[in-house]
Amino acid sequence: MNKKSMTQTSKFLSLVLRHQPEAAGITLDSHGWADVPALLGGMTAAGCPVDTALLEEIVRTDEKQRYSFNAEHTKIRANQGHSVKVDLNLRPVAPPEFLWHGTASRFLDSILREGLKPMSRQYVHLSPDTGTAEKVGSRHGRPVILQIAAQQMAQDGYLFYQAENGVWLTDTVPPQYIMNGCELRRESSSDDERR
Ligand code: HQG
Repeated sequence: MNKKSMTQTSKFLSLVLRHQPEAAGITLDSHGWADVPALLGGMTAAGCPVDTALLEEIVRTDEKQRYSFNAEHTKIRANQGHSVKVDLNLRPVAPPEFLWHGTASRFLDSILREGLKPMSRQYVHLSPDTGTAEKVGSRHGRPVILQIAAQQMAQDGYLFYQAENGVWLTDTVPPQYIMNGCELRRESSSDDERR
C-alpha cells in the first residue's frame, strides 16, 4: 500500500479510536480499547479496507506512536487525543520545569485571557520540546509557542500525565503559568510596531 492511502487509513483509524467509534459501527470500552476483529470488520464495511497486517504496519510505523495494542494484539486504542470520554489509567507524573504548547497566533488573545482549555479533547496537550510544539501549532496556522511553567503548576496542585507516546496531558493551564505571555502579546501587537 502506498504512503498516501496508508495515511488515509490511519486518519480514519484516529477518528474511530478517538472521536467516533460509531463511524466503524463499533464501541470502545471504558478504557478506550477496541476489539481488533470488530475494528477491522467495521472499518472495511465502512469503505476503508484494512486487515491485520496493515493495522500492525500502521501502528508500528506511526511517526507519533498514536496507537497501542494490548499484549495479545486482540485490542487496540489511541494513546491520546480523545474527545470521547475514556479512562486511560494514567498515573500523575512530576513534569519537567517547563513544557511547551504550540498553537496558532489567532488563538493567542483568547488563550492569554482564559488560559489553555482542552477544547474538544479530554486534556490540554503539551509537548516536551519546542520543535514538537512548533509542528503541533503549524497544524492550525501561523505557529506560536507557549512556555508553560509545568513544575510550578504541579507544586500548586495541578496534575500532569504522560501518554504512552510521550505527549504531556493536563486538565487546563491558567494564564499565569504561560511564561512568555507578555512577550508574545507584545510581538503580536501591531500597535507596538508603530511606536
Ligand atoms: C487551542 C495532535 C482559544 C489550542 C497534536 C489548539 C497534539 C484555545 C486548539 C494533539 C484555547 C485545539 C493535540 C482558548 C486552547 N482559546 N483557543 N482558551 N485553549 N486553544 O487539535 O493541542 O496528529 O484539539 O491551542 O500533535 O493542537 O492528532 O489540540 O490550537 O499532540 O495525533 O485550541 O493532536 O496529534 O486544537 O493538538 P487540538 P492541539 P495528532
